[in-house]
Amino acid sequence: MTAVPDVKAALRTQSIELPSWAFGNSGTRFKVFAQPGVPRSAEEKIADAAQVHAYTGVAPSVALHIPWDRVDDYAALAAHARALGVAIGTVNANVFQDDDFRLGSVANPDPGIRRKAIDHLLECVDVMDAVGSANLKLWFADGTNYPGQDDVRARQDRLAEALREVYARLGGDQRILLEYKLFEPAFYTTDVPDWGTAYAHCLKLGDRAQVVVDTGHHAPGTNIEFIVALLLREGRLGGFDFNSRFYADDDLMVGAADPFQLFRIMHEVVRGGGFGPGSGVAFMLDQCHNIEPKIPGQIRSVLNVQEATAKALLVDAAALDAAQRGGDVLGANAVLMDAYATDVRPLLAELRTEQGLDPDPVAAFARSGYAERAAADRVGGQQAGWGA
Ligand code: LRH
Ligand code: MN
Ligand code: MN
Repeated sequence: MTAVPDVKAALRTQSIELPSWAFGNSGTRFKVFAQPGVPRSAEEKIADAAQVHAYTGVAPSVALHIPWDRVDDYAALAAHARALGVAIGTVNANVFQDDDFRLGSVANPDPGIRRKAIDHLLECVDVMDAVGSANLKLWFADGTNYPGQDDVRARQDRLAEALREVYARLGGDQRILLEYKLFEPAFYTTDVPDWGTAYAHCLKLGDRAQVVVDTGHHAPGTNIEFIVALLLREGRLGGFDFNSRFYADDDLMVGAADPFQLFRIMHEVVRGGGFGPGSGVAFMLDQCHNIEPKIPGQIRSVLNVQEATAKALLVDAAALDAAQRGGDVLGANAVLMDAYATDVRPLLAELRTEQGLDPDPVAAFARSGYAERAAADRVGGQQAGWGA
């Protein structure tokens, strides 16, 4: 196995980005459950995210979703984040909650509505400039519900044209992260349904357009780690929206449904050079805590990613390579399984202690009294966005 000091050193460089929307009230289309103490503003969402970083030490940035986090002064919002010890990260565009987007946003047959959608994306780049963000994450709910409803090929042309305009507006250190999703809300065709479609659009745009793998956005049984390996090899893995799922886009806590899958993904990330400073892969969470408390839910999720990463870093790369080259099927598999079976919790507790953190972030947050104070101080918490 890889030496523990080397694993610890690598883990110190890890950063996991939190979604602002994980802290607001959320639910399904059947019911949004309000929780006590949830944030009433973008500022309070950032304050909650800062708590997760304070106790884990590996979540130094928070993603915005516009217009859910729209404010008058974005530079002030970024300063507020900095004062709390975190930074604003990815800016997520939202072209899926306006009546005008019933038949789509950038792929809508109506040029006026396409203009409106593109203008929103350009507004998001303005926000990026103001907060100092390098990542514009684009997910389109666009698609059709019925065969014949629209010209599937023309929709690709419209999408490409919109992406071109937005890409041209980016600053030199900014990039587009294009996210795909198999289906939902469109049920027949989706305009960016898979990594191949996202990759094809990114290739046409240029180097600063990369694919985002949301782990909940595939058909059941899809080998996500293969997609990760391939995109990394092509230099087009922009990042992850981590969450876990049992059925479709469940947005449950990452590593809850299938921790082994998360390990396999992180193994391909490490193997492909996607981990560590300068790798360019953004590790983001995209989750909803519908029934569990939100800050502890985010802490748990961050710890799950950290544990999977530690196990992936423990894989004995030399032994694996030797077994693979020697055609030793069982030996190679055993190298991976040994790393996966390692209980890394003591190692991570030790790392936190070395970093001046409490070895048990969940317990430390619970003891802090922050949740009780928020419940007393905050009345009328905000909905995360869905059904708002
Ligand atoms: C779409 C998605 C996308 C959105 C987020 C709220 O299902 O994964 O990333 O921005 O959910
Ligand atoms: Mn997502
Ligand atoms: Mn999703």
